[in-house]
Amino acid sequence: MSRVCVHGLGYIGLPTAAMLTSNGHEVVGFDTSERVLDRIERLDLQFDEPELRSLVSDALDSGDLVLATEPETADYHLVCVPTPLDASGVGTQTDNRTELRKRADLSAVEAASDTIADELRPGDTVIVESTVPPGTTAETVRPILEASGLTAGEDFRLAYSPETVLPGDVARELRENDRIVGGVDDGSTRSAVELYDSFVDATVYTTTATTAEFAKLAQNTFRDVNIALANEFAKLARDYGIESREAIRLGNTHPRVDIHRPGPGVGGHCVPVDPWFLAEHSDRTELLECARRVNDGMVGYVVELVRSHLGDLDGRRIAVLGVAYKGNVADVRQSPTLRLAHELVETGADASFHDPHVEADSVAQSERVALSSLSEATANADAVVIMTDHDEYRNLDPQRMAERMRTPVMVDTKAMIDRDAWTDSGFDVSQV
Ligand code: SAJ
Repeated sequence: MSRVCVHGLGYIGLPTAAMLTSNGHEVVGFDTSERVLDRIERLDLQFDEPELRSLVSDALDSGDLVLATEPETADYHLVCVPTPLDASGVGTQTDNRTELRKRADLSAVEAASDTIADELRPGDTVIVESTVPPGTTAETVRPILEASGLTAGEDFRLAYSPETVLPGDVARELRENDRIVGGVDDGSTRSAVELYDSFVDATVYTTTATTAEFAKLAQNTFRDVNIALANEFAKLARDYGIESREAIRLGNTHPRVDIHRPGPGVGGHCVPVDPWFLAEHSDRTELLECARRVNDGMVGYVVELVRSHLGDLDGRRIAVLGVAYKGNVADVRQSPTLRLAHELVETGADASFHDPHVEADSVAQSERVALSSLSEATANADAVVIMTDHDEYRNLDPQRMAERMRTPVMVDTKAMIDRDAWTDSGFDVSQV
């Protein structure tokens, strides 16, 4: 059993720290934010998933997970800090247009590497888990660590291993998902595999650090491109006057076809971000950039659907159901609903918002999203737009909804409702 210092106690760092603790390791959870540490101590978790809460609570109670405001020496250092998109971007020439491509902001990874360099001892292993553009571990992290005077592959070990857990099911996926581990040399790979073998109940694949970084980004880019294809199908189906979901369901009866689900676009901190990371050091990005455009454009398509029922939206009351980026989570990062809120303001519509999972203070003032109850949001509404597939929206009662609304229009971007039942209750229905 080893001593592990986890750098960054966010969405991945904290569950990983707790998982390591429950598998017998002695863990130091280090975060630069005292507020983050304070919330964890009070078990006020920003992502509340049932198994995760008990895992973290047990780890803290056992005394083997210690929260720290200063990093400590350890056999393993895990880098789990955030890598947001750098908003400034860089201009690129595509189809005679200059577009803004987005880049990874690696400042937190660099700062964590600097901190580790101060603590690094011969024989230690550093593993980067933060999502990063290909080449980052070998080209950016390595020289920062080697400023310690120690050499990677000789004096200390250095590897990359991506997290692949699905928000909503983090604890189980940490244990059961296959893992990819890539070291800067074989010894680094072996040392990292040893740590993951202690809690991963699945295959641990080995490769180089840069290939591991690439594979992770390829997974989320695959999803983004496939969702874009499904969204394109949805728009095409409407032009042919047929239901996209029915066409996709039938398309998927083929053994080698797996079309994704259309919707209002792609949110979260991974799928809409990772294609940009993958593209960062290459110009071969035609398809990736196109998929990003298609998915980001879905919010405009949703507005178009509402307009197809109501015409000019100036002064119309639109009830938007679902602010979280996907069903049954409270996370609003990059949520299509936040973009919809901005687009609706442009149309002059009066939008109200409901979400049974999202807390009011997690939506910034600038997002133009004030949450209200379902009945307040839909009272006198001219249209209801379902943006998120929360279970709570599956059994909405069309009759009661119609009684509250001014005009019975339903735009269902997630195919949550029974179209016939709502039509029978007098609704004009559009589904994406
Ligand atoms: N979505 C669709 N249609 C679909 C599937 C998803 O529109 O058919 C939308 C969702 O509504 C959501 C977005 O895509 O807005 C992303 O949701 P998601 O469930 O696909 O993925 P995330 O962002 O919650 O988590 C992804 C996962 N990656 C893959 O499935 C390849 C997860 O396993 C990763 O660990 C995570 O990114 C991450 O951290 O990278």
